[in-house]
Amino acid sequence: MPMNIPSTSDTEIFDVIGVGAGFSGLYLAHRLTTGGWTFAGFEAGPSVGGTWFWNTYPGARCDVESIYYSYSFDKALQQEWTWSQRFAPQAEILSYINHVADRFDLRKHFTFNTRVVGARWNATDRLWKVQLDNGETRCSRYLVSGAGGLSTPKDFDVPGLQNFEGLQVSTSRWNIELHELAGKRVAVIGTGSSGVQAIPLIAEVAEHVTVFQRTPNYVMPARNTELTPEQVDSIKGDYHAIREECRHSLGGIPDRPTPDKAFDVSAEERQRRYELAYERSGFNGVGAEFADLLTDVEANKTASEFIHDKIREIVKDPATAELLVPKYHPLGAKRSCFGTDYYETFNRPNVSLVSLRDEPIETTTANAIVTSKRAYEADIVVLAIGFDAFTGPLYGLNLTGASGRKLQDAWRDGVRTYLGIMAADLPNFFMVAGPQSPALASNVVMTIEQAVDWIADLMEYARDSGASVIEATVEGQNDWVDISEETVTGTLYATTDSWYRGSNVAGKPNTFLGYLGGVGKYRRMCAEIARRGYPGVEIDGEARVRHLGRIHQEIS
Ligand code: N01
Repeated sequence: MPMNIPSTSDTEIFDVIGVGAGFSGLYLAHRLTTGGWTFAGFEAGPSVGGTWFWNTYPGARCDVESIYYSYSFDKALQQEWTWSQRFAPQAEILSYINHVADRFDLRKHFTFNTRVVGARWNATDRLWKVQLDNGETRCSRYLVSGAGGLSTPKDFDVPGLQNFEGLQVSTSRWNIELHELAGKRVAVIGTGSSGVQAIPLIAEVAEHVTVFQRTPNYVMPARNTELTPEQVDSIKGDYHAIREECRHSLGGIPDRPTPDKAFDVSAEERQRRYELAYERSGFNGVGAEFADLLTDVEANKTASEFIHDKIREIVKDPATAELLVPKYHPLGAKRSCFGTDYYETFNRPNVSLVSLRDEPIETTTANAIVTSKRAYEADIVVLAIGFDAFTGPLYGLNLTGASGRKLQDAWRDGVRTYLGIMAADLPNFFMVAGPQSPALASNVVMTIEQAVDWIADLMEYARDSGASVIEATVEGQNDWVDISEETVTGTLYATTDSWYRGSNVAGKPNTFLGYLGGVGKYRRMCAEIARRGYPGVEIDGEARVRHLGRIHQEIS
């Protein structure tokens, strides 16, 4: 077929342009280039790593165990890499990602320090024309976002922050050394996973730390430990089976079956089991001890109150303890945090807590944060205020679809995807671990590998059938929106405000950004869709019969 070469500063047409060189982008580059596709990746940062490149704040580490939170696609890779701890720190995860990039010679596929700032589908040429922040354009047949779900920091919406003359640093763009906080008065705003990890370490060096807390969250002890050589040997000896279990699990880590409900057992038995779960910690800890903790408010209260009591035991000042007790949402309905010495930190004489529910921030001056009650002087403000999750990174690509409409306009009333991987009106565009995929509630590396493999398989399917344009149909997308919403309906997530629902960003539509049917079921669904010839997808203008809802029921 004759093809017009669009005007571009570089006339080479790539098969695929990939966005980002984090866990998604690197595996994408590996899988597609070994499959014979030409690939050009663009990464805004100076090197590989994505989330683990940017989030270098003190205490940053993953709260999914590293033996699971790592690639499974290459047996030799998982045998040669040895994790030192149960939950690897940021620096070790970044070393691992660098090792993967070198081992598979992936850096050559990427241009660094270069951000994709726009992309438009050209229906005539069947190409994406991609705009880079250096003013250049590139063209490709496919465009795949590996831009991540938690990579766009939320706007600094703290009143008057522009007046502050001291140092401001954000956890998601941390660019100072911890020792620079020594002897300083530090204000930390935000007590989600990032704040919870950073606060204890900042408190060890700062003269004083004032923690500004809006919503107290549930923080359970991470119980990080060194991995012993015996543990490492045992994992490596069994890695194939471990990965298989993760692939067919609920959250991408081995399931811990919980057939009984909270009120099936006596109060004493519940307490005993919560104590054991609290010792175990992690995502299979207290919040997963009974089957109905995320669907029944009363059941959830038994677990929530168990944590409330732990907080009251740990924190010596009763007034501070009460402020730290999470009373505004059920345990787990908003992302739980796993910390080290978090509550203990509030027993230090150099740490104080300000509840923004009782005294909201009114403004910030040159040297203080001013609440409705008083001014809190600070030399440094640390912002741990979170991300514009999932849609932030996608809207940053400024995608214009076949109809000429921007993605942010198409999703004005809420996210609409097909499997969290494709979207109607965006031909030949894929999202790795996008909204309405299991990414939000899973070991994301496992979700990334599965999505990349599915995307690559679909591209190969089209190539083998001589087709060049793949697009989700509106009907297929509608089906998936219904299915993903069904997985949330009736859970406590449906009624709790959090970044899971977009409620942390002003004006963002309140729709759940994940699929809660589980990693295993999602994998089976995706495989079944492929087996049936991709229902809900149009390939070169031919729409495949859909009925995704029925398939989802059948594969239960
Ligand atoms: O962000 P968050 P995060 N004024 O949105 C508060 C992953 N992660 O970076 O709850 C005052 O959770 C906000 O208050 P509220 C993980 O998936 C993983 O900590 O909105 N306060 C909240 O306390 C996690 O869930 C790891 O009322 C403001 C905090 O800031 C996700 O990333 C580590 C405010 C933001 O919490 C995000 O975590 C780190 C304002 N204007 C992150 N705006 C691990 O694996 C926001 N807040 C361990």
